[in-house]
Amino acid sequence: QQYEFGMIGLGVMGRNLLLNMADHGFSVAGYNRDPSKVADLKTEAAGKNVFGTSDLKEFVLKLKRPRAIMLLVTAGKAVDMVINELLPMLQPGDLVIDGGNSYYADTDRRTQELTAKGIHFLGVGVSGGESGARFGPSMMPGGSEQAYEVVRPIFESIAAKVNNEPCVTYLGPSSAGHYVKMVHNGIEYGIMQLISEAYDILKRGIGLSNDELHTVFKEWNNAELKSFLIEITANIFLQPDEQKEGRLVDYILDSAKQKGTGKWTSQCGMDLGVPLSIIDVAVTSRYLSALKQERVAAAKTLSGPKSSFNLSGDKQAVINQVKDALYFATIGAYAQGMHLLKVASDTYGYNLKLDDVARIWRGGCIIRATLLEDITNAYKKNPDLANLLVDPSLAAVVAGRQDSTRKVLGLAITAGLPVPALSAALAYFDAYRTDRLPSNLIQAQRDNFGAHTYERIDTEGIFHTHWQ
Ligand code: NBP
Repeated sequence: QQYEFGMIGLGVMGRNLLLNMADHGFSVAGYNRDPSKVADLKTEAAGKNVFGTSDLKEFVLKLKRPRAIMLLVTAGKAVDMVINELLPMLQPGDLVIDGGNSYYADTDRRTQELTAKGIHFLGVGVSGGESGARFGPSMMPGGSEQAYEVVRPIFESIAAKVNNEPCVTYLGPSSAGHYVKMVHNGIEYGIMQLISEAYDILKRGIGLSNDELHTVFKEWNNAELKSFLIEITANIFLQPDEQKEGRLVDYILDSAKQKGTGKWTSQCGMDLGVPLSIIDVAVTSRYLSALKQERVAAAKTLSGPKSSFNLSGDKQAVINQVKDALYFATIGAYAQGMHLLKVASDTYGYNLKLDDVARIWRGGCIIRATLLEDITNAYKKNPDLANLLVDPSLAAVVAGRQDSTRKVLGLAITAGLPVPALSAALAYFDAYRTDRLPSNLIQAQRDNFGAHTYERIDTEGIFHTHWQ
């Protein structure tokens, strides 16, 4: 038998995506250099039309031509190693798909190298983790549109569905898909940091127990904040510890790790001059969290106010302010990410349709949220929207929540709770809505010490002054 689709790398993502394809009636073949992962696949795939091998040549020969082969191996060197091993076995017209979290510039390079050899190449971001891959991920394909058409039926079948629409669509040439996936992860970093700050306010500021935190997040998940990340957060507070009394969350070390996609997003923002303060601070906060030993030592030296708000009045009113602040700031995180996509699209010629991007994020992926419906509509109404914050309906939503945001940030800052991402969101909003910022002074200083010149508000031209 010849198989319709091949997968290289039967780890968490590859194995589950392949099983998902088999469930949808596609005949598929999987390859992994370590035979134990092939054996795992065979066990899980019992009764399905799935072939598995740890012999790359046999794998390639089992595929229908032109072949469609996806790689789900660790991003970086492994992708190049696998491609190099595979290339001599391929024929012109075959299609290689990189489904990992590859850096967009690597995808541009691989696109050129493979296209020159007559091999089609797609860089596809896949989000949704293990269960997304198994039961319906959000997929962000970029590369040759003609090549995408070949795998479109498979991708549309296996992707998550929202209102019967698949959470996958062709996004643009070359690295468009991987760039969009990178920004997806950057927004994910931002929202996770915002949720952790809200948790800190509710726990240390207001004094809620894990059961109360569960109830609050569960309620939030029934309204405008409804999203995958809020949903899993609510559940996390209930997870008992297996070794000791109490909840697991309280025994987990407060040192956050990262694999780099958030950092890349921030770096890309810097490269293109796009302000991504919420995402930047989310990346920085993970670094700060990792300085555990230093923080423990510093806690003995540096003092500040007591973290509790000492509320005498209505606790629920403050909880509602936290909810509003979180929603306000979450909109800011999406606004910053979408802004980067807009500028990247113009710079790299991706020709992204931002309503499509928001639409395929509504299901399957980690940042799926009810809010993405409003974001999709905002870009449908105005594809050239400069910033989500100025979409009339989102502007109204944000305006309605700014008072709560200011109040709760005031409480948090007075109590000495670190709220860098929530503060960054408010500062971003305040700066973006300010028609005259104090940056005239920076220009004056630059011209004063370095003759860097300045422009004037009343006359066109470039000026330099001999400062007294
Ligand atoms: P895993 O670590 O579960 O699997 C990695 C696979 O890559 C293994 O099958 C491994 O084979 C294979 N591999 C490596 Br590493 N080097 C290889 C080489 N030189 N030749 C052949 N095979 C090689 O990773 P994963 O979680 O499935 O992630 C795969 C990609 O998907 C990554 O880019 C990741 O960032 C991305 N991603 C992951 C998630 C998630 O939630 N896990 C979500 C979205 C995207 P071996 O068994 O022989 O070592």
